[in-house]
Amino acid sequence: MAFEVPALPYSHGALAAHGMCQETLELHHDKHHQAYVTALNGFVEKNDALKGKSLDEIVTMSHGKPDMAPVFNNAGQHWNHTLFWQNMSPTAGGKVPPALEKKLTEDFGSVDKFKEAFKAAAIGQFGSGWAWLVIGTDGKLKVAKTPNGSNPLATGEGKALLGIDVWEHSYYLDFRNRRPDYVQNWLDKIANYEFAASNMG
Ligand code: MN3
Repeated sequence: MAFEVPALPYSHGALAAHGMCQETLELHHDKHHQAYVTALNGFVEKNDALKGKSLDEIVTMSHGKPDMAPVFNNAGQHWNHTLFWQNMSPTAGGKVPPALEKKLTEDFGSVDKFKEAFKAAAIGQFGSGWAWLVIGTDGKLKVAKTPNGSNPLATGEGKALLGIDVWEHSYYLDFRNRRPDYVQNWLDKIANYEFAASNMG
């Protein structure tokens, strides 16, 4: 079965009051994400080794293989964006559930220290990519960054709880070149910490 872009769990205009306008989500979800999925389906169509494989399987089997780079880029971006839409909520309001707050405080020192580390990763990713809150195989929370379409599933760094897209298409309409402002606003007003906490497992 062909891969599909999942519906947004809120309307395209739902985050407009929180710093991500309707046009950003229309372009980002309906055009950019769709383009990755269309390209991925094209590769699967032409390659028997990919047919019937799950998205996770395609991401891990194509990672680090130069001849599969176009497959990896598009599969990775489908995986990343599918998480990204769930990582945002119009009702989040920066509220961190107690279980996650406790864990962030244990592993980073405080919620604010976590935000500083996450922001540093997001700003420090040169060019296009992602920053992540990950729970490692040792059970500790950490921050990671990946270039382009890569992600913690591919790199084996752990399970991604939250990921922010820092490709320019994700913030240029709302924040122009001010990536730090986009990231700070996302952490304070848009990030879905309830989802991250439930994903912690
Ligand atoms: Mn994107």
